[in-house]
Amino acid sequence: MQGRAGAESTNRCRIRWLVASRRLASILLLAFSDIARSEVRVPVTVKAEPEAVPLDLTRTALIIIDMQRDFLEPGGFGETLGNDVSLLGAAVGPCKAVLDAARAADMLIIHTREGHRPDLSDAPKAKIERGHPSVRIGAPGPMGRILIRGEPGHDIIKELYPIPGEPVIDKPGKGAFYATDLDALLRNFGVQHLLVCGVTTEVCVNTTVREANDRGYRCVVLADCCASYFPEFHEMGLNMIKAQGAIFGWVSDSQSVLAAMAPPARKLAAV
Ligand code: TIU
Repeated sequence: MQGRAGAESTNRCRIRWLVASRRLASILLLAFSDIARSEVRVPVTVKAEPEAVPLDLTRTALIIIDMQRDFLEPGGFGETLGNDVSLLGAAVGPCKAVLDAARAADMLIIHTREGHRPDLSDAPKAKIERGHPSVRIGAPGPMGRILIRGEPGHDIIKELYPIPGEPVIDKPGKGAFYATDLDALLRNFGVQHLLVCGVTTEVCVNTTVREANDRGYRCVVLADCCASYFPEFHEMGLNMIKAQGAIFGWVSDSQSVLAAMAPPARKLAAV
């Protein structure tokens, strides 16, 4: 029969074994998570202009700028400015393909919306006083009050509608960093690179890319996922970004990004 001293010694042994095995398990866990991290942190190379750009996809977010009914559908802000809104439709398909791939890859996806509070208290007078009073920001239109938060026209088009968990940034300006918490959100998620889609190329996309570049983010703008009411401004807007050795960022397209995001196994299978 085991005495009391013997039982205590067995218990001590069991506790020591438990502590040692837990320590071993945590060492193995750390080692394997380091290996896993180092594997996914290998940057992919995205075909782009002015040259291919390396991206760490674990540090990359997709940002979709202002794909709202107010800009893409008749009767909204874009049309009141005298534009042919059908010109923006070409960006929707490519944008949706990249959005689906980013969702499948568990990438951080951020949507933005340009618009104002119903009392217009966040809208500068200089912004709202442009154009005829009947079509100004805040005036009633077929999709509700023009460019006002909560109105049908302010919402994102159904094809690219955010799903739960995807942050939506409401911005009063053209740039997505001005008067928003976008920078804090990106830094808290450890984001360093941005894939940028949306409308319009030379206005809100360009302003946002310039703001992001100054804050240290590497921006890759996807040409076919962006659009403008003025095709020549679209081209020139992209040229301005990629000129002078990517002065504001790189210009790529949906197919190049999808190819870079495809898992290596699929790439090998295709050989
Ligand atoms: N989102 C965005 O680009 N806002 C604009 O007002 N664009 C125009 O091109 N007007």
